[in-house]
Amino acid sequence: LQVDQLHRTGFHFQPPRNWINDPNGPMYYKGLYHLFYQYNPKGAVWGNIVWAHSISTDMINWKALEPAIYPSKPFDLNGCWSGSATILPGDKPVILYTGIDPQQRQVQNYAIPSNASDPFLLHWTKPDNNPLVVPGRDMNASAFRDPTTAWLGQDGYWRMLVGSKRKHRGMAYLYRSKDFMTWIKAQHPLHSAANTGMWECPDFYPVALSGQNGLDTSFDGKDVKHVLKVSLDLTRYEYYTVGTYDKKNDRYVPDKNSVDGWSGLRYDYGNFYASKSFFDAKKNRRILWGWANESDSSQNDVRKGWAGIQAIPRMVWLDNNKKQLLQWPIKELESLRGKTVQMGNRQLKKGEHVEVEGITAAQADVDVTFSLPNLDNAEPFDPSWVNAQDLCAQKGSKVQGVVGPFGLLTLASKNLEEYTPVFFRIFKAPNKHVVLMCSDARSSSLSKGLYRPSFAGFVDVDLSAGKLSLRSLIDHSVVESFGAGGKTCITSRVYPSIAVFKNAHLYAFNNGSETVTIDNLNAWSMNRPRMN
Ligand code: DQQ
Repeated sequence: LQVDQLHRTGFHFQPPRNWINDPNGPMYYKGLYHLFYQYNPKGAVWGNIVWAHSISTDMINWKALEPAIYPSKPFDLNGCWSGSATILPGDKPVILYTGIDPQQRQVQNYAIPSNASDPFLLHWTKPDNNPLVVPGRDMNASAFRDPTTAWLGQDGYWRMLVGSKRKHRGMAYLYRSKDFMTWIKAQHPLHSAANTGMWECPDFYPVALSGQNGLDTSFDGKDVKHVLKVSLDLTRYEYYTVGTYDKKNDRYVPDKNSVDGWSGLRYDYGNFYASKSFFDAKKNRRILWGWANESDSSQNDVRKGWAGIQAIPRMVWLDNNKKQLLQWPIKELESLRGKTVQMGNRQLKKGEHVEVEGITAAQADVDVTFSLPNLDNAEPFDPSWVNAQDLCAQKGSKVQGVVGPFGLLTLASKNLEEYTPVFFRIFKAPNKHVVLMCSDARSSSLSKGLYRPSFAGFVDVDLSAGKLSLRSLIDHSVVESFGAGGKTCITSRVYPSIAVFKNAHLYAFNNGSETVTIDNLNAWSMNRPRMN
C-alpha cells in the first residue's frame, strides 16, 4: 500500500499507515513509556479497532510492538475500545477497557500482562472472569464506556469512572471495588451535567496547588485540587473543570467559576480529542496525550493511506491563579531541535511581516515573546462576544485592529497565497484587557473540500509586564500552539498545496495600527525521531 507522504508529520506520533484515534492506557513502567491507541489494522477509516502498542524511553522516539488487545473473547468480540492503565501495588499494571459484546453492549473488561517480568509488556491476557462491569438495566448500554485510571481511597476501596449519559445529561458513573475484580456502582455518579450529552473518555486526577510536579492519581493529601475532563461526542470538543473532590461523599464539586459545558475550559481550543493523562513517576509530572483527527475528507484519508496523529505529549499543572491548568510540550521534544535562528528587538509596524529565515519552516519549533504597545487605545471589547471562535471568524488576521492582530504566519507560501496565522488580538474591557488567541485555517490551503475552522480561545493573562508569548510546533499538516506559556492551546490540522517542504515559509506579522516588537524569537528546524 502506497502511503502519501506530502502531509505526513515529521515528529508527531503516528504509525506507518492506517487510521488511529484515542490514546489509551499511557503509563510509565520499568523504565519505559507505553502508549496504546485505537487503531484500524485494515485501513485509513475508523473500524476493526484494536489497541496498537508502542514503547519509548522519551515519548519522542517510538518503537512499534504488535497490537496488545484485540477482539478475541465474547466480551470484546465486537470491539476493543478506549480505556486506561492502573499500576497496582507491587508494580502490577492492569488495563481497564471497554469491550463491545455480542449484544452490542458496552462492558468494562480488564487485561493483565501475560509475563510480569517482560518490561515490553508485549502480551496481554484477558482472564475469564471478564467482563468486570456490565451496564445495569436502567442504564444506556450503548453509552457506557472508557473507564479511567483507578484510584485507591483510604478505606481500601478502588474507584474508577465510566463515561455515560442519561437522556441529555452527561454522567461519570463511579464504581468501587476492594479487590479490583468485583465492582459496585455508587449510588451517585461522581459528577454529571445537564445538556452535555455523552461523556466520552473521562479523566479525573489531583493537581498540586503550587509548583509543576504531578501527583499520582491515588494521591491522598493536602494542598490539592482535582480536575475532571470529559470529551463531548455531540460537538467533538473536550472541557475540564477545576474543583474539589469530596472524599467523604465521593462527589466532585467544580469550583464556583469553573463551569460545565460549552463555555468551560478546554485543554485545547482546536482539534484535540479523547485525551488522557497519566502520572509519570520517572519525572514526577503529569503528562497529557490527545488525538488530533484529520480535517481532510475521508476519501483523501483513504487515498493517503493514513489518518490521525497524537499531539505532542504535554506536561500539565495548575496555574498560580488556581483557576485553570497550564500545559507545555514535554522537555524531551527539545532533543529534536536542530538548526536555530534568533531575532531580537525587532519592531513590527502596521501591516508589516518579517520572514524567519534559515530553518525548515515546514517542520519547526518557534518560540516568540512580543513586547506590547500602550494598551490604552485598544479596541473596546463588546460583551456580546462570548464565543471566541465566532470572534476569530469575524476578526481574522487580515482585519486591521489597534493592538493586533499580531503573531506568526505558519506554513506560508512565499506570496501568501496560503498561510495559517496564529495570532493575538487585544481588546479593552472595563478594568481589564481581553486577549483573543486564534489559529485560523481559512487561508491555510488552496485545495478544496477541507474543514477550515477559525479556532480560537480567550487567554486569561496578566499583561502588566507588557509581554505576551507564543510557541508553535509546526509539522507539515499540524500547527500546535501554546499562548502565554501554555494558558491557551490550539491545535489545527491544515493541508497546504504550495507551502510544503522547502516552499513553506514562516513569518512574524502585525496587522494592528500600534507597533508591536519582537522581544525575542527563537526558531529551530526539527529533526525526525525514530517513529514506529
Ligand atoms: N473512541 C472510542 C470510544 C470512545 C471514542 C472508540 C472517543 O471508546 O468513546 O474508538 O473518540
